[in-house]
Amino acid sequence: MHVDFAARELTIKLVYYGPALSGKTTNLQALHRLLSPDCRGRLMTLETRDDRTLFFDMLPITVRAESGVAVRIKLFTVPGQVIHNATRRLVLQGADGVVFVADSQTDQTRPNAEAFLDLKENLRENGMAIDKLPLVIQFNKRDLPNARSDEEIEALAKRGREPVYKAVATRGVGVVQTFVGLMDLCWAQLDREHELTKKFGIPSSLVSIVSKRLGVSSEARP
Ligand SMILES: Nc1nc2c(ncn2[C@@H]2O[C@H](COP(=O)(O)OP(=O)(O)OP(=O)(O)O)[C@@H](O)[C@H]2O)c(=O)[nH]1
Ligand SMILES: [Mg+2]
Repeated sequence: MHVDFAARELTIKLVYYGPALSGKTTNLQALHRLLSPDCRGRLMTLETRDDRTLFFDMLPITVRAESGVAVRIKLFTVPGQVIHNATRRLVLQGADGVVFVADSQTDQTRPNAEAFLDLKENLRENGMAIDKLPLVIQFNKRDLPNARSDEEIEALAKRGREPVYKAVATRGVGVVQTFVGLMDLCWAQLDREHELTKKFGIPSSLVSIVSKRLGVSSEARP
């Protein structure tokens, strides 16, 4: 997080991480479509012809609180293909929170697990503590016939401590919930560390501001 007290502005960095083709770029595209134009900036993507992210995508969002403080949220995606590990590590630097986008298809269990280990490894390499980092998990591609069952996802969710969201990113389903869920965790963590509520006069839950200001369209509701 970057705080500019003079400009009364804070910037939060969130990263969408996960195996190749799990739908990280699609999450940002859906958010860009669903959020009201006055709070979202331009979506920057850099892809090869076959949809694979080459470096990263970035979507800036700005929410202005009643106190006049501007909260800038920068959403990044990493490239999921195994060969781009150095880029993933770089993009992860300074992240305030991570969405792990898993692919729900049963044949993707292994790539999901490998990408999760890769996340842990890169956090460690960057000197970031995984047990302190706000993290949510999204099971995407719930629409596909070979997706793991809801019961299976719920059982997985019970075993871990991270909140789990289900999504169909191509249709915008679950995308805003995932984002707001991560913001909730992030804000609680940053407020604990930096007493932001006290210093900036922002309500203790940024999520209430975010959901009020984002003008989320009904497409996002489950
Ligand atoms: N059926 C279905 N397809 C999806 C869904 N989300 C994404 N896709 C498709 O999956 C493919 C890959 O999506 P991307 O968003 O580019 O995946 P990515 O995670 O950014 O991939 P990398 O950049 O290579 O890491 C695209 O063809 C998407 O349209 C979903 O919920 N359901
Ligand atoms: Mg991508």
